[in-house]
Amino acid sequence: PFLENVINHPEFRAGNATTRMIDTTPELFHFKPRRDRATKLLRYLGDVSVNENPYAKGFKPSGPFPTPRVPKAPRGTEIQKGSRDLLLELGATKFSEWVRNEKRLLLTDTTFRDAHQSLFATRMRTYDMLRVAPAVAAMTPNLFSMEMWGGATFDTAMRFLREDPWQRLTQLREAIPNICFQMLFRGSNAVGYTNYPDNVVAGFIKHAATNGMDIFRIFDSLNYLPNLKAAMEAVQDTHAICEGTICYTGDILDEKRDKYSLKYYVNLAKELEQMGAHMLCIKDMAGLCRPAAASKLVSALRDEVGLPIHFHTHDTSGISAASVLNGAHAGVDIVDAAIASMSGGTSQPNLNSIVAALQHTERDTELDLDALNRYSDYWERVRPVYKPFDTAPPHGTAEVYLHEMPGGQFTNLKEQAEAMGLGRRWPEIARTYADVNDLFGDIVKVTPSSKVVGDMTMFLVTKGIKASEVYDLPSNTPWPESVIDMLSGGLGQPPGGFPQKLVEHICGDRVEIRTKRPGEYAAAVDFEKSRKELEKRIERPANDDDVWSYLMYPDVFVTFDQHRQKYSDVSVLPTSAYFYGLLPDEEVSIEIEQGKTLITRLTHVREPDEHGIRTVSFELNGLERSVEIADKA
Ligand code: 3PY
Ligand code: ZN
Repeated sequence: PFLENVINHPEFRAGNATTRMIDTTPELFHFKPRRDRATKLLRYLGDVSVNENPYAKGFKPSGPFPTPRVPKAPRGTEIQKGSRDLLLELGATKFSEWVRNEKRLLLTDTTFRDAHQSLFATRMRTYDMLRVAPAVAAMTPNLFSMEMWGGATFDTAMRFLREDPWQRLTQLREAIPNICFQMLFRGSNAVGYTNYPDNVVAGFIKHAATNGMDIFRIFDSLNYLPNLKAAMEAVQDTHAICEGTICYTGDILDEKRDKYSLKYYVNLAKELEQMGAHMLCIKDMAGLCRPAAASKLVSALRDEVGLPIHFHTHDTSGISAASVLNGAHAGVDIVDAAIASMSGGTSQPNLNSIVAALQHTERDTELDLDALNRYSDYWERVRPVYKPFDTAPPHGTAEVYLHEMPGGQFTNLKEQAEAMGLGRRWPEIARTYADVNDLFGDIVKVTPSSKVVGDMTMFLVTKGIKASEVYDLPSNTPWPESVIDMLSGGLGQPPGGFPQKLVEHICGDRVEIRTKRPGEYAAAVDFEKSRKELEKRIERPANDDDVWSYLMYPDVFVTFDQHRQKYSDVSVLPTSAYFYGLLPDEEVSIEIEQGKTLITRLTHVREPDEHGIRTVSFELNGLERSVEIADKA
């Protein structure tokens, strides 16, 4: 590397080099790290094969996983224009008018985001998406959109998958140029769990749109609309669609539960229209919108607002398809659904079956059922590789109407309970969750407010205290931080505010109570300062993607980047190899870039030497290679 630096130096090339150049040109000693990706990946594979991936929960496959057959469009199929082409041609406003006038029921495929977030803790890797992506672009160009980003994926990609979320967006965009991409955006909480300054929220939206995002579904976890403003306004400066969102909770059919009534939702919708939404989303994150409620709500919204309506629900109850079909009859414009083998339970209803149910009716979706069934076969074969995370209940449950937990939280909280040895007390946990909701004044529960209810629930259950006994505890009890933050106004205000008595009891005089929009308390971020701070931490120049990831999740990003520097980009590994390493004699093909493939076979793992070091041998494109791995056992 030193010689390379000398030869490439401008002074040397200009023929001005003298012997003093070495002393006077310190940059000759700045060596670029060698981009030896093969060695780094072998180190990773060796390490996971010996020490396990800390995030694979100790799961050991009994043999290699079946190889899924990747659906392919017939040779010569040209990629037809789709919704994205139309959006770019018409612009957001005219595009939305087109949606509203369309006779077909339009469909959003959530397989790449909410389905796996709700079924297996958001662990789906870009690798598995990219393999099927070209088929989706070619065989179902008439999907309305693909939800493939946002929500918990941003955090999880870096934290557990060691992937760059921006790279996922760019790679999928290249593979699917024709269908609108959609993301879930948590208003002033962006893709995180806390409030971010307005300029961070707005800048993130613009960076995502530049990188290919087309539809921003923007919600607030308490339906506190001032929290949506910065994000909604930022979308107006891009080509993209601003989907203003109503989070649905309660039951509009139950006249006794009148806090979240039809009127409440219609008013919210009108406000969102005023705030500049191009489309409206009914976000039924827990799957509580019963079939008759869907008819009533969609009809009312179609009558009272001029925007297209997008219905999002979860199948936790097992009957959400009835709500979707009722919505379709009442004139809903778009619905969310997941590919058959990734649907049901805490995920979305079954896209394939909805398409079949509507064939030869007025709302025929005109999607190719055969193609959708081929995607389903693919995902059915892929899904077992995620087995340790795939813990969603295998059947529908009416318990959801009691606890009202969002699909994405249900499996997580159950896991958490299991890990704390409280698995058998699940019914009590579900009941307590409902009681905590009442204690908080009956709030909307969705990330991050749902997490606060979950935190309080686990706090009470582990202490053996009932929600009704909270007032018997002293004010200075060490309540979960998230509870103190939310009750003191850190997330904004629910309709009617939080119960005053509870706020006083829990917050006491230890925190300031804030009633204004949380964004007003947050100072704007200086991006160049953040970039410098980041560059110091990662010891290399940072690009814009890096800075945005860092602003969302500072420590998670830095840890991820250290992993990336040490092992290179591990998203190129097949999923079984990423999570479980290689079994003896197992061979995988790793495409590190187009046309550059590493055929890698694990040949031998030696016994540890006296320092606990094992030599792991591979055959790499036919050549022997080995790496030394410290056995942590
Ligand atoms: C998220 O915020 O991640 C959600 O999926 C909420 O439903
Ligand atoms: Zn959802």
